[in-house]
Amino acid sequence: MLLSKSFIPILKNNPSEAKIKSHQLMLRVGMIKQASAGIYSWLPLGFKVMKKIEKIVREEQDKIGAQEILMPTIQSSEIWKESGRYDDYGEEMLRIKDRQNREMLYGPTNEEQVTEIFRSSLKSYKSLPQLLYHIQWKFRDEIRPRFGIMRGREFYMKDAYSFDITDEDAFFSYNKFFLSYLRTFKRLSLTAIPMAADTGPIGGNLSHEFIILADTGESKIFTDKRIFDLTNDDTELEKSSLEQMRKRYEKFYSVTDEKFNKVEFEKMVSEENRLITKGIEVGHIFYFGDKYSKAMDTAVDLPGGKKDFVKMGSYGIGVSRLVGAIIEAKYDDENEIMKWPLSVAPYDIALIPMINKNDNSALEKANKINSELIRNNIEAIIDDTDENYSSKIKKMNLIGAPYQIIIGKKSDGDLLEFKEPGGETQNLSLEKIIEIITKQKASN
Ligand code: 5CA
Repeated sequence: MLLSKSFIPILKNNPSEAKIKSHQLMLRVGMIKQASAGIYSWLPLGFKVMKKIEKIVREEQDKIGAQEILMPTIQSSEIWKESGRYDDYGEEMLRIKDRQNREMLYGPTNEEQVTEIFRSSLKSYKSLPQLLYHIQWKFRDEIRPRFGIMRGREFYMKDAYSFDITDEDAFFSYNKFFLSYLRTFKRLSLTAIPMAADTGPIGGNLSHEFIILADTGESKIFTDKRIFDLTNDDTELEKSSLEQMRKRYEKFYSVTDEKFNKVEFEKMVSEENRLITKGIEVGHIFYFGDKYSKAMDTAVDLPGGKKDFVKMGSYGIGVSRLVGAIIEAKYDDENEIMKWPLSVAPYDIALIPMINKNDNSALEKANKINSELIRNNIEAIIDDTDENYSSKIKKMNLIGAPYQIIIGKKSDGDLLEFKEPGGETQNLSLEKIIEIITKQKASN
């Protein structure tokens, strides 16, 4: 893609309305455009990143055997009256009336909708477990939408739902999502720590928030530093292996402030391992048993002929919030350098030819390199403007492709000036560069 033809409206300076670095960068490089409070349009650069995040989220859901569906954004109030949440949800729910005067709403979450789908389709324990998910826009009329897409009113969420007959089976489903979340965030190059959390309006008594550390986060956390060293590469998608994995995490005190207990914290965590800080909640999982199935009369036949209400959990990932969360984790705002993880980068590499009025050879060379990159499935953005070196670098450092090739007078031979944003220049052949990027891509 040529920069001159791209829709990347870059601002010279940081927009004054943005208070945190992800919001600043997203407005600065035109990833999003505010439509109204807490509601945004996604422009090409932002949309590309979000779609890549979505793809990883989807792949990791599929890997644990969850099946993708797509439920509507607009729901009928009837099912919410059945569950009892129509009144409980309060002002956060956007309520709409259609032309027949029927009460509708823009879904803030989908427990009721998915329960209604399940109960009208499946009747026997033989169909269980079921893990269903969708990736869809949600609306919550947040009292204080802020920090751009971090706390929006309209936001993009992956929400999954599990259906089982016994608590034991339901915990197995819960643990599958627990593992899939750890894997998902790792592929996004984030360290997200599961923390025991409150369940709020979703309900139930078992819940974990997945939190990444960030000073600008809205969640206060109390944790044992050693939890960051845990790995789960050997965990298998099998009951006991998953149980052991969750136990390894739960051994360490790690909670959000609603669950904080000072006495317990000080008893369980030695002084040098205590960490009290802030973070961003990127995912949240819940087990709530038969809360919805009972209220909505959703039962299946059991082996002996009896019936029982299904046991359910729900599992959310903030797909749009993750765009901001990755920026919070990776953006060096002091030096104005963004480096996207290759797995979600809007472009794999930036080609920066130094062009002057009567010499187009650097641009021609960039185009040739680009053809070779395309053949190798590597996506480049080419700065074909005639700006000077430092302003080109500045722009590309903000756009944040994880690699750069500078094509100047010096690059006559086969070796190219290759670097990471803000990093040291290396002289490498195009072949070698392609090898580095391809290897890195394959490892994700
Ligand atoms: N039904 C459950 C699980 S699917 C649920 O809705 N959980 S939630 O309320 O915790 O939301 C799931 C995730 O969506 C959160 O972890 C967060 O990452 C994201 N999220 C929630 N509210 C917002 C918001 N206002 N703006 C952006 N992302 C949000």
